[in-house]
Amino acid sequence: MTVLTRVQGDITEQHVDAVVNAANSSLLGGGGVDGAIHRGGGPEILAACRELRAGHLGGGLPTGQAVATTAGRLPARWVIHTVGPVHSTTEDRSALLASCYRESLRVARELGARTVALPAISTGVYGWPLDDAARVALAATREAAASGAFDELRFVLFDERAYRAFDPSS
Ligand code: AR6
Repeated sequence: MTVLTRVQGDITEQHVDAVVNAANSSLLGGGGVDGAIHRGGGPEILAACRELRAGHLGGGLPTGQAVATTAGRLPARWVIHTVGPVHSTTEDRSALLASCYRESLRVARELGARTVALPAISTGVYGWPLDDAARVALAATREAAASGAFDELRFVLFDERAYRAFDPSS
């Protein structure tokens, strides 16, 4: 049975099979989770991302999709990069946000990752309100958990406000 859990902390410190990165479509790094993952994992991750860009992802990774690379020096085997939607007040982009979780966990499952750490995608630079992001993230993750393919799906929330919003019992 898959356990849906949450911790308050830094996603780069999680001892799991795979860590999900809130990347941008360039895959070449940025701030927030993305910056922390590249800093912590070292240049191997960027090298793998550059290879993807030189190959089938020449145009970048589209929003809502996911792709895996090495985790470099992180205490994980893989980083699964996904691109969240920028929040909009005029357009409902929640299907794309749900797709980030679904696609990341589909890739995780293909790799055979049984424990996965997930950030609160799109709730930083991309501006998604925490409570709404949590609702979308938890629903999509619960669906993937029902497959029985995972031992633990762990939300890693940076601060207390995010931790409170991502309540798996809600
Ligand atoms: N561990 C866990 N959560 C974190 C960490 C960390 N080390 N650092 C930040 N957070 P963001 P986005 C939280 O901005 O909104 C990047 O520049 C943070 O408090 O990382 O999807 C990319 O390159 C927030 O709740 O991702 C893209 O350009 C959540 O993680 C863009 O930002 C997500 O914040 C993506 O924006």
